[in-house]
Amino acid sequence: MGTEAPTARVPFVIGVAGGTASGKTSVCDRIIRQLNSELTADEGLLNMSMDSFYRDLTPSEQKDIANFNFDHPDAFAFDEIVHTLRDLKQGEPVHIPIYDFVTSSRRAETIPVPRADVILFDGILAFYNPELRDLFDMKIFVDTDADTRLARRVRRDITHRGRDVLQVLDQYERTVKPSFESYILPTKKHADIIVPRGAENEVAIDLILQHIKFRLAKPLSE
Ligand code: UZR
Repeated sequence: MGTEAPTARVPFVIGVAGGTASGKTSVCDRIIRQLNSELTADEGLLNMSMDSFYRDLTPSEQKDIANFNFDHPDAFAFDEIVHTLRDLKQGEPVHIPIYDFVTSSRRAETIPVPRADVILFDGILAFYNPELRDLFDMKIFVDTDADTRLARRVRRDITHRGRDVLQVLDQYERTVKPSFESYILPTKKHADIIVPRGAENEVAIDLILQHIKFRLAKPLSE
């Protein structure tokens, strides 16, 4: 009847995968910045990171944290990610955990998140789990050279994540690089779009934006 609320649009969910420091966050930031100016006031945009969903370590893993592999699929709470994204796709508000990279643990508080029309989800292993993969309407793999990624990683971990250069290089050789080759790189084949060089690739970002706008312009019934 005329008093019924209009049906809300099913959110358009974009997955962004790629190796550590490949520029996933920068690609998302550029998409968000350019899309923000195009959306109407009641259309919401949400940017979330798989990094928020690192699972809590067991006491024995905490004790031996130097040897814990944070680049392995077992480090993430995939069930929780799938539930959270499913709820968001159904237009439900959710709570997102807050992960502290300095202590490698979750904070007690969470972030309440309202429903959104466009959701960007980025993470090294965003395309690893088939259930999660199926929730994405568009899959982007950011493909940046390994030396560029290592240089960025060293800078970022020292500046923002409380590490020193030897720790970063040691971790890179022991877990980051082998896991990239075993678990992350093989997921590239699931991507719809592969973006070389990351956020500096303006043509790729432009094409991605055109597709998102095209999808948002479709009538709700499609
Ligand atoms: P991005 N990571 C940490 O260094 N500490 C943690 O407590 C949790 C994760 C690192 C992780 C991975 N690897 O390479 C990176 N290690 O965060 C993923 N070692 O984050 O996609 O932002 O690079």
